[in-house]
Amino acid sequence: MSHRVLILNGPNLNLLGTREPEIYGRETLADIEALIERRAEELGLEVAFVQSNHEGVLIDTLHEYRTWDAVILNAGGLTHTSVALADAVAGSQLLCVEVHLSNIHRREEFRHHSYIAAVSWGQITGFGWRGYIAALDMIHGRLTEGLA
Ligand code: CA2
Repeated sequence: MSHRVLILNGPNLNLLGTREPEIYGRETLADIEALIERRAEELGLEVAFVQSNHEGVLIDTLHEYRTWDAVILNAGGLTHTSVALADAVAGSQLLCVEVHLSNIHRREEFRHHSYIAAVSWGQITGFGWRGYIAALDMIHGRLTEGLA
């Protein structure tokens, strides 16, 4: 059976491609999901995509997918505020890679801290949509090699 990876995007990421292209890029979320799907096929990974603007829906989704292997999580603004979402990541026991399109460490101070980081294998930040592809490659490497 192929490894299964959830791609979970949080608040406002449905607006990608409509505003602030200098920060988040020109691609829509659908464009990014198509790029991820193509790479997943090359790697032989099964992927599912969920985006929600609601914290509880994101938490419920993590519970629902807890039997999968990994999650790529861009929690949007909840990254910097949500202990509950971080608890759900930890509780799911999914291998988590945190992704941000922009480099959160080059932005406002309040974006420098991430609750998700402490429950993630690693963080990829500032590489735009390519960060999701890098995260998929990292997860594929770890799941197929079985090494930390
Ligand atoms: O850089 C990222 O990926 C972020 O997770 C994006 C969040 C932000 O709060 C985080 O600090 C960093 C915001 C997503 C908002 O996306 C928009 C896209 C287009 C237009 C308006 C908002």
